[in-house]
Amino acid sequence: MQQLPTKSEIDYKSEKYKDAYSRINGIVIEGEQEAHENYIKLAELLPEHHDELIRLSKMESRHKKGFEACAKNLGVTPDMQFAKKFFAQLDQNFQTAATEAKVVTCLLIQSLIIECFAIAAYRIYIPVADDFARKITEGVVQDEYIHLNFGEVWLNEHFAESKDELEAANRQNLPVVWKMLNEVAEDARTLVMEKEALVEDFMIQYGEALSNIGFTTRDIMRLSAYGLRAA
Ligand code: PL3
Ligand code: FE2
Ligand code: FE2
Repeated sequence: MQQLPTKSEIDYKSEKYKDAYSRINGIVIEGEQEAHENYIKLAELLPEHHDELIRLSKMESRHKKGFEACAKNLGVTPDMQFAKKFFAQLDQNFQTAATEAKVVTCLLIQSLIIECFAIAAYRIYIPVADDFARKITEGVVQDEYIHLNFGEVWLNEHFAESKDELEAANRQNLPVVWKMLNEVAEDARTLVMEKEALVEDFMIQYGEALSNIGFTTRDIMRLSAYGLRAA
């Protein structure tokens, strides 16, 4: 296996780094923007948690601004067209679920899958980020745990009646995540983030989340690897 460069060897100003960064940073900005919109939608679907969800949605806008500043700092223009395509399938699944008022599916997509994906990516990025982006990302990742926790707590409290819908939503959406990971793998590697590390960290976060919600170890093994082999 090819050795990855250590942090002091990364040339943040190289054309190759900046080119990969334009797509990865675009993805992150789009992800934060969609998360912002998704929490507003969830606030409508869960009126008893309206104010809390609006608070979460505002945190997502701040994250977006932070990552926009990271691009500016490196002199990079985020590739938003690429980013929109990257999220299209997952976004479509969220929108369809929201239209059908399927709160459980919406929470699985946003608060579990997307937040776990973000936490894994940000945790792997922090040690290899430039100093400016590292400080921003460290602040952001703390918030993402709060977002993940919202989903865990709600789904835990409604576990019995949500279980079947969670299984179905997992089946529908987890293979999409593996596909997305494959699409960023090469650019992530240019940023010195390994796909294997991303997959591993995602599985740990997602598995822990499923456990906190109430799934057994046996269920978690089955659910969290769903569709992985095809990826
Ligand atoms: C929800 O709060 C945020 C959703 C963002 C999704 C992020 C996906 C990350 C893909 C791979 C990223 C590398 C991270 C690098 C940061 C510039
Ligand atoms: Fe966020
Ligand atoms: Fe978030």
